[in-house]
Order: sequence, then C-alpha cells, then structure tokens
Amino acid sequence: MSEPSRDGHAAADTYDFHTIQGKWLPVWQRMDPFRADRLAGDDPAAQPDTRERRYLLDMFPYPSGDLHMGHGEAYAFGDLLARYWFQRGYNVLHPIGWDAFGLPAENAAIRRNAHPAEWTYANIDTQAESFKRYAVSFDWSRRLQTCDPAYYRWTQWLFLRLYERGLAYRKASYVNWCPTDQTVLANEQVIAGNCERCGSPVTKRELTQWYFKITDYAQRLLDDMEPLEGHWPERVLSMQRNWIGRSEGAYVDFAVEGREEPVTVFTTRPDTLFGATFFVVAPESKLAAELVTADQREAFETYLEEVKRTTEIERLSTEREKTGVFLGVHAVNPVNGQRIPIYAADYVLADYGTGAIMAVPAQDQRDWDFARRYDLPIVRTVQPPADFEGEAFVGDGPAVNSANAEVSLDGLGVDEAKTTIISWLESKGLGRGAVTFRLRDWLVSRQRYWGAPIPIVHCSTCGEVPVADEQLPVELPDLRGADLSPKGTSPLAAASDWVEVDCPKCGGTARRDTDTMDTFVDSSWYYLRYCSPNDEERPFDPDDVRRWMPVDQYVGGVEHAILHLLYSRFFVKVLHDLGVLDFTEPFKALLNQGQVINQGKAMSKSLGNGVDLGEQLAMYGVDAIRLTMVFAGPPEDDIDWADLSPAGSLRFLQRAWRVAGDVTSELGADPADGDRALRKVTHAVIKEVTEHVESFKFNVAVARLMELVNAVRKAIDSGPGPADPAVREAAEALAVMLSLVAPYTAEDMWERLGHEPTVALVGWPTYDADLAAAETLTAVAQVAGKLRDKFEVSPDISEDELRQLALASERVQSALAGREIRKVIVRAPRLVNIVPG
Ligand code: ANZ
Ligand code: ZN
Repeated sequence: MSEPSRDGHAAADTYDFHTIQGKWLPVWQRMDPFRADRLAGDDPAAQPDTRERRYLLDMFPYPSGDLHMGHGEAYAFGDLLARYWFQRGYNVLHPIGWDAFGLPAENAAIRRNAHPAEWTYANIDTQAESFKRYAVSFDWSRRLQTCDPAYYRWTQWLFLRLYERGLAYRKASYVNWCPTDQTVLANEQVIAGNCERCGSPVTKRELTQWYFKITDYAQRLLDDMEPLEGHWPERVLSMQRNWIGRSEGAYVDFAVEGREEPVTVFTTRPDTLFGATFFVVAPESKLAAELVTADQREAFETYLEEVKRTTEIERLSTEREKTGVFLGVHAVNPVNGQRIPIYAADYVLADYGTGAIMAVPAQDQRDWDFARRYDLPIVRTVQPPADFEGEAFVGDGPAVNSANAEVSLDGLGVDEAKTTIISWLESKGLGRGAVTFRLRDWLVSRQRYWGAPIPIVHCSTCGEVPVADEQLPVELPDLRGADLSPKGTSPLAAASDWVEVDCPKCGGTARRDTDTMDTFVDSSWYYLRYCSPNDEERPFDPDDVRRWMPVDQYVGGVEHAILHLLYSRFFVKVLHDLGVLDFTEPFKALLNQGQVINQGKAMSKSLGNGVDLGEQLAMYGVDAIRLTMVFAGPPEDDIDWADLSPAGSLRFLQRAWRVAGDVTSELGADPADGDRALRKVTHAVIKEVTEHVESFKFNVAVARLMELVNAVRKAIDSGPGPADPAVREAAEALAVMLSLVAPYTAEDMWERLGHEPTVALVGWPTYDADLAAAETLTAVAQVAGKLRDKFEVSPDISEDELRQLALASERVQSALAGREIRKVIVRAPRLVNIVPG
C-alpha cells in the first residue's frame, strides 16, 4: 500500500498540495460535514441532535475584496477551535455571513460607476469561494448578508422595537461630521480626532439625527462585565470600562447674577468647591449663548467660529494653550458667596456632564493653565506635601481654606471632605451626589445610500410615524445610475417616488425618513440571526436562540474592542428587557488575534510591504499557510510574515504525510502490541496538545506535533519499523490532531492509512494516562555520605534543579543542623551528596 520512505521517493509518494486540495475540496463539498444539528432527523423537533452544543463565532467579514492575510490568520484560529470541538463530538454551530452594507461599497460604486450591490455581492462570492478553498469548517446553510432585504427587514424591525421603548429617538445636536465622507459619525468612529474611514479631521455640525439610548444601559454594561473577567482579554474589558467612563461626584447649583434659574455643574471633586474661582461653559452650549452679555457677544461669536473648527481631541489636550472668552456675567460660589466670572472655553465640552464646570485651578491643571493665561485667582484647598513641585495638585491631602459658618472641611482627606460637602449641599438644596458616564448615546443615522433605511415616515400632521411591521422591509430604492457622491444629504432624498408616501396613520401626504442606519446596527445582532437564518416570521426563533446562545467563543480583531462589542452587548440587554432573550451577555469568551505585519510594520500600499494571501496560497498551499499562521506565536501576538517560513511548514507537512504512507500494519492493528517508547511519546503528545489547544497555546500544540512526527520517523527508519502497530497509532493520532490546522494533508494521510473521509469527524484521540505520564526515577540526597531524603524526579532533571531540590529538603537541612556547606556533589539524575564544613 505504500512505498518505503528513504531517499528517492517514487512519484506516487510525492506530496503535492495542488493535487491534494483538488482531490478533497469537492469531496467535502459533497459531504457537507460541518452542519450544526447534523444528527437531527428530517423533523428536528421530533428527533433533535442531542449532543452538547457549542457556538463558535468568527467576526463576520466586510466584503471589501478578496480575503487578505488578516482574514487568513483570524479564520485559521477560529477554525482550529471549531474543528477541535467537532472532533470532541459536540454539536457545533460555526456560521458565516457578511457585514455587507457600508461606505466602502458605496465609494467603490461611485468610482466604478456601478451599483453598490454589484460590487458587494461580487466580493462576497469571491470571499465565499476563498473560504471554501481555505477549508474553514462553516455551516454554509446559514450564510447571511446584512444587505439582503431578508436580513435588514429585521434590522428595521429591531429599530422599531427600540423606537417603541423610547430607545430610538431624534434630537438636534452638534455631531461629529466628516467633511470628506460628508456624513455624521458616531463618537466611536472618531479616532484621535479623525474619521475612522478616511482619516480626515472631524468637525462639528448641528444636525437632527437618530440616536439609540445606550446611556440608559451604562451601569449595566459595566456591571455585566464581571462574569467576562478571565474569559475576555483584560485589555478589551478595560477599554470598554474607560469608554463607558463612570465618574462619581456631585451636581452643584450655582446662582448666576441676573438670571432666574441656577446653573448646575458636574464635578468629581465637590471637596474643592471652596477653591472654585471661576466658572466655564462650553462655547457651543445653549447656555453660553444665553449667558453672554451684549457687550461680549461679538467676541464670543468670533471665538465660537474658531472652536467649531477644532477637534475634540485637541480640545481636551492638556498640552494645548487654553483659550476662552469672558461672557460678561458672574456666578456665585454657593459655599462662600464669592462672585466668580463666567467664561466660555473650549476645554469644556457641550455634551459631557452639564456642559458647564466650576473651575478649581489649584487642583486641576487645565483650570490652572486657564487661570494663568487670564490672570484669575488660585486658591489651594488641598494642602500638597512639602516637597510638591507641580502646579495643580491632584493628590490626596488635608483640606485647607475650606470652611464657612456652617461647614468646615479643613483637615479632612479628599474622600471624607467629599461626603461632608455633599451632605451639606444636599441639606441646603444646593446640590446632590451623582454618577455620570462618559458614554454618549449612539448616533445611528447616516446620510448615505448603502444601508438599511430607517423605517419611519414623517407626516406634517402626525409627526414621526413608524412603518407597520407588515410593511417591512422598507426596501432601498434601486437608484441605479443616480449620483451617490457625498453631498451632505442622503441620496435617498432624491428618489421622490420612494420618499413620498401616504401617512400610515392619517393617510395624508408624508415623507419617508431618508437616512440609513449605521452598519454597526446590522452587526449588533447577526449572531442571533445565525441561530435561525431562514425564519420568515421573526428576526430569530427564540427556541433556537435559547439552544445556541450565548456564543461560547467569539474570535476576532481587537479593533472591535469598543464599538461592535459594546453595541452587541447593548442590543442583547434591550432584547432581554423586551422579554425575548433570557440572557444578558452575547459572548461568553473572546479571543483577539494579533495582526499580520511585514518587516516590522503594518502592511500598507504606500509602504509596499503588502503580502497577498492568494499568492501565498498559490505558492505554499492552504495547509502550509494556515500552519505558518498558527505556529507563528501566541494568537494574541502580532506576527511578522518576514520572520516566518511557509516553506518550512510545507516541509513539515510533507514529513507528516510520508509517515502516513509508510505505515504497513493492518487497519485496526492493536497498538497494545506496539513499541512502548513510541507509544509513550504519542500519548504524551496527545495529552499536551489537548491541553494546549484548550488554553489557546496553538503554537505550542503545533510544536508538539512536530515532535511526534520526528519520533515516528525515527521509529520507522531505525526503531521497530513501519509494521509496528505503535507506528500506526502515532500516525493516526497525528492525522486527527493535524486536521485542526492542515485539513487537506490530514485528510490525505487518513486515506493513506486506509480510512474513509472525513478525518474531521472521527473523534479526538484519547490518551492513556499511564503512557502519557512522564517516566520518573528516584534520586537520593546524602549529607556527609548518609542517606537523608529521596525524590521522584524526571530522568532529564538538570544538575541545578536537583541541587535546589536537595538543599530545599527539610530533612537535609535538619541533618546539616546549621553547619556550613563545603561542597555539593551532584550526579543527575540520581544523586546529590552534601559535604558540610
Ligand atoms: C471641579 C474639579 C476640581 C474637577 C478638580 C476636577 C478636578 P471625569 O472624571 O472625566 O468625569 N468636567 C465636567 N464636565 C466637563 C465638560 N463638559 N467638559 C470638560 N470637563 C468637564 O471628570 C469630571 C471633571 O471634569 C469634573 O470635575 C469637571 O472638573 C470636569 F480638582 O470639577 B471637575
Ligand atoms: Zn399623518
């Protein structure tokens, strides 16, 4: 059945990945082995697949072209885990779909003068073919595309559910605006002050936009992270925490001269109230416009124009010189009655806290800088230590200068001073303890074409009227040939036939909302749709969702650490509150893969260091590329393609494949009769690979497989020979374990070993604990030649380890009785002799 393995292999014994790929891909396609519920009968309700379920979710791709190296890596990891679960006999859900709406499709369509749908679906087809060739274990029957009306119908349905609960609403506000893409952006899409998509500096515009009220869920989004600890990367949890940005403090009311109602500020440091020497409001807030006196109006308006051109990042920077303008009015400090001037300054943001602050220059550096620039008084209310050299002192210390006739904070530490002043303010009705969050409501409307239309009709009589559920989907008008280029208003507005409708309520003339939803809305619930992708009655079947959700393991890039994960968590909580889900977190565990870089840098067109996945696959084959990705390092680390050797991976696969061909024992030969030394290696490797896969040390697992290949090779060539049943045992275990990373090679090995396809479902090899246990022997420790202690040690213990072990022994120490040690003689692995002085 097989040729000898020495030099000069026969042609039939040449490993050729092209042939192997061409041979197995169609076989698998016919077998369709990776369907969820595979063991269910024709009527799954009557005859369900009762195996334990596991849901492995890969972040679904954006169809921006063919798959790239980053995909190659991410899906190699996700597939490794899914295949491991298949081998363990779980009923695995491993679906795939496309996040298919969004700007890139629209921009590409404009460039090519084509319809976004054409570009999108063509890319999806390309990627789907590539995924199949890449042998990812997807359940293809569940494939979805968020731009399909059959999908976005339910995105719209979910919008309406949020709308009914008051969680989707419209408001006018200053919003992030990308001047290049001519669209608003969510805060989450502004990266370091620039548009996430195109990199242009983001400016502000006042617009009426749709929002999801994620702020209602801020505290729960924080609290519910607790069970995720240890299962999500700590860095992702902390990014979420920071983004939500919980602050404890107080609201304090300040009277303003010549104004009826007081102005409230939010402060995290109410203990510093006695040091508030001026007052600042956000320039673009309504309050600023109301407060400014006629004298100061012109200066104020000039300043406001300047501010609108500044990004949020610049505004908050502590480095930047502070600017502002006096508004001509004064506030009154409620604790000491002092008149303090009110400024508008851009370091105060309109949409955080109340958009107004009490400025305490002695304790806050930005206030300090401003006070210096505008020559305002600085009063210390926390005593810094004697050696303090900074300007504003933000540390703890006894309060000073902080007393009035009724309350004194002097001498108290920061925390105690806070509680004291908050109770005093509360008793006087001048303020109250409070918690705020940095998280803003999620701006979901976009003035672009390629997205799910917002299912609302605007009627001059009835106002906002939701489209009835039965009328969904509100399909995108075709707009073929229309001008989609960014104009600042939605291209949908130009489709007058589509826009003009009868009001669902009164029947009068009305207009459809012409905005589309942010694509993050589409991706906030796709993992639910996978559970029952073809349900035509509802977004998902609650029974199916109950069976599969929450996702057991989510795999994807850390670039989604905030937006996508936060939004998905929010959606699940809302749906939980609606009574449709019985859990509150969508993803039990998260694995972030690193990036594939090249020559130390992220791949980019301008650097010319791009590596093309398709070319790599053509050169080395799918298995060698997957193996290279997995072997490169821990999954979270970046991998530098320049440092890796796909050719080396290919050689390893050849060696493994030849081993399978060399086996000459009968199928089913009893391994118990085989060579014990090889069996020990095989079982130890199975044990370790199992542990490494479960703890995501995939690279180490691969290293163990390499060790196993070497051991069988040796056994074939110079050990017990190819007919020994232990050689078959090793080769079979190798094929099964290798199927997680190199499915084609493994399948071909399996056939060479005399089996039927598919190796992917034969079951994970088990190990015999006795065989897997490392061999130990007994080492002795002597003191002055007398036996004092014994240890069980590994045969390859080092001299150093053995010495340490002996010296740490209590018996040895008591035999030494405090005497000095003159000499330690170590003969690893069996003997240590300690000679006292
Ligand atoms: C007085 C004070 C004294 C403050 C002091 C800090 C230190 P976090 O922790 O980020 O929530 N603040 C409030 N609203 C603001 C806004 N709209 N724009 C810019 N800054 C604003 O910070 C809350 C603190 O940031 C508040 O506490 C306020 O300054 C400022 F020694 O009030 B503080
Ligand atoms: Zn109406």
